[in-house]
Amino acid sequence: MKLIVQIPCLNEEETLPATIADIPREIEGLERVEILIIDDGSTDRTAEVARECGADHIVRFPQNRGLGHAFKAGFDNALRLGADIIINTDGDNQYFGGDIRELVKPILAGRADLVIGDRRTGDIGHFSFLKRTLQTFGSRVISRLGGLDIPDVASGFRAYTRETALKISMFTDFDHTAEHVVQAGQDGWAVVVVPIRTNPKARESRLFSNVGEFVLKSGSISLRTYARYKALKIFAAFGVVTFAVGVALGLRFLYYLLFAGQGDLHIQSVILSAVLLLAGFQMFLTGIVADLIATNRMLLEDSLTRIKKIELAQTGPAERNTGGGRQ
Ligand SMILES: Nc1nc2c(ncn2[C@@H]2O[C@H](COP(=O)(O)OP(=O)(O)O)[C@@H](O)[C@H]2O)c(=O)[nH]1
Ligand SMILES: [Mg+2]
Repeated sequence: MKLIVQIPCLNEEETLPATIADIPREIEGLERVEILIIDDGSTDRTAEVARECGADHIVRFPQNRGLGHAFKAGFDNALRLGADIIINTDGDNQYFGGDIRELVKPILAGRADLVIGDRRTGDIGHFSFLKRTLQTFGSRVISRLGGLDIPDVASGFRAYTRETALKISMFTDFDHTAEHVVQAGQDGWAVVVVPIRTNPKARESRLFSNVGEFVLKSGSISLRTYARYKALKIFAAFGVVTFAVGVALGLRFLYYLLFAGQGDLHIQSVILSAVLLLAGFQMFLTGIVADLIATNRMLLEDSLTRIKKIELAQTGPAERNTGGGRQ
């Protein structure tokens, strides 16, 4: 079994040495542990530092493309390099590397497709009260969209099996953590949460400048992911409510017309009622179309997974150690 620890990096020359030094290179149950750095157009010495510190593979983008792209490139390369397990961690040495041992255990025991490291955000001293509360509350809401209960959805310290990495599809070029949790729940992957430790804070987050931005972006990514699976449910719900208001207004008009003889005083209600009935019906139809598109997406995803498998089987695992060169 081979584990590849991937680290997407944007200007991490200062913290990368400690991050790499913390990663255990021998883990019970695994033959190899390798480190893959994805340098996303860093303008500092990230790639050189990674090479000096003994990273096994380095992928470099000539310019910054965003964490989502880096993550995806990491998965593609790790799969090509024959990874059986892929762990993602941050280049800012945020997560305690030794806990990689804990992340792989549920996978080695055959109990998990995805293992999420729980930072126990409620207890992290340098998180503000607002951030702690929102992290806890947000995690509950977002994971419920996948029918799961994950205490730390935003944790970037995770282990994926090879099969999961092959199946995953990513549309966000930003933060993938919430997207994968919703997807995991909807697709029925076995998700296991293990408590992990964090190191003292090295710097501010590069992904989010404030808590509000974090909530907005993660919320929107989660809802969009949920909509990929449950479009009919969402549109039908809006459609039924709109249609029901239209029916109620129509009945109200009929009441005035038939029992009070005031039909001509309520023409506006009839117009509004007709608009709402039409809009509600249209929403329902849109839901059906979206549902058909979602079915196609599922078929496409399945084909893509199979194509990736065929591709990887043809090329075979690339054992090539670039020694830190560009792949
Ligand atoms: N590839 C890539 N990685 C990024 C980018 N921004 C941040 N990162 C990396 O993503 C990881 C998480 O970023 P970080 O600032 O620690 O975010 P936080 O942990 O959510 O506070 C780190 O390893 C960063 O180097 C980016 O634009 N592209
Ligand atoms: Mg971090």
